[in-house]
Amino acid sequence: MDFELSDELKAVRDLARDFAEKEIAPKAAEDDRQQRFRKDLAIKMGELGFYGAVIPESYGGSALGFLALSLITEEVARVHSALRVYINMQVGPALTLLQFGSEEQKKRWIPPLARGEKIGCFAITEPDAGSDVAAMRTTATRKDGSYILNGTKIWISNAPVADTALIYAYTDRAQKHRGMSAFIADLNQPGVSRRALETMGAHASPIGELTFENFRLPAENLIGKEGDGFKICMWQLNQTRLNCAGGALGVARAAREAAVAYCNQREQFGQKIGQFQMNQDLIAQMIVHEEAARLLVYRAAWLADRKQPNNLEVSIAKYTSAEAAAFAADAALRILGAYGYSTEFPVERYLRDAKSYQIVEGSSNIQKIIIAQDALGYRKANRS
Ligand code: GRA
Repeated sequence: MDFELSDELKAVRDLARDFAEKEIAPKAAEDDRQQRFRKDLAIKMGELGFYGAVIPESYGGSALGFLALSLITEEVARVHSALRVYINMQVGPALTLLQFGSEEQKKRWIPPLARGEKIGCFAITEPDAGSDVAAMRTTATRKDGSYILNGTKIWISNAPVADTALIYAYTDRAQKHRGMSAFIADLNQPGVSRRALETMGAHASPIGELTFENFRLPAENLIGKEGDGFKICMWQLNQTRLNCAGGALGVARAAREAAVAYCNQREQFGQKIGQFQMNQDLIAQMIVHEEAARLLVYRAAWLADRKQPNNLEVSIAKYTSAEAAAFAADAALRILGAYGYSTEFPVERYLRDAKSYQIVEGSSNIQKIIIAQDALGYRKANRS
């Protein structure tokens, strides 16, 4: 066992930290306030090779691996969690095509996503299908060499701005899980309408609805075979969940750093507030949860780099990091008091952003179900 990062990984982490501190941080508060999509930074992260970290060179990436991507993700989210979502929206569809796509699909769709030339998204959730993915209603009906999509997706990150979407829909609803299929789509075509939605946090990450009305996709946009969609979706969620786990870790770290700095600076009752044991209790708990989350995220990424199954480890990491982030942001806000509650300091943003991690990519309750059902022998978590 080796807990030391290689020189290559340290260099990747330092590059991401430098980029986040110099290019994301200065405008983070304003981007959040103005709910601004930073397309320039989304493109820049592509140019710097952030998305390509898990993509082979033959498709425009650098194949540095999942640990590298987790380090990048943590550094970006530490400075502005909303911009972490940009990473997931490029990498999720690209990785799914890499795993299940035809050679033609890989060549056509992956490089522009990996380089940030096309803005990506993935569309799973629907008004009546959140945790219960199989309850989705969107249909894809085969007609004259095309698939015709009808239905509405909701809470889709990048929906208002995406060029390319990975979409899940039923080709045969009667077959439930086994009748779902996955598609890659150019969204800038007739039949797609978009509606932006507002959320409590992650304001610089545009989110919204995608409605498909007789949206025609060429048959070659089907990924894998008809009926493969649910398994593809579960596989994809395992990748994108790891990204969320890394993002939550970044938020936990940002909140802890803010709390420690404030404890060492603020004086009340004639001493630094770090001297108060109730604050020390919060700091100690923040560190314990954050360190546990970090080791779990790195382990899950390490397993991915060894091409070993890691669904269980990803769920454990995602649950731990999401809870660590929410705890740390809440604790930091308590420690900073009115300054924490004020919009002049980033801690209230950390709290709003942290809450998202208990919901997205399988809520904390869904992760607990996956973990417990694996332990009880009801449903094996590690599949491939
Ligand atoms: O028997 P079978 O051949 O039909 O297969 C079953 C099972 O073996 C079938 O699917 C298979 N299966 C899998 N295959 C491969 C199940 N899990 C896997 C897997 N991991 N790999 C049906 O299985 P089931 O267990 O009966 O399925 P279920 O109970 O309908 O659902 C399972 C579960 C609850 C885990 C699933 O629905 C789930 O993961 N729900 C959470 C949904 C979620 O994570 N949504 C995320 C939305 S996207 C998002 O949040 C974007 C965030 C953006 C950002 O911030 O970055």
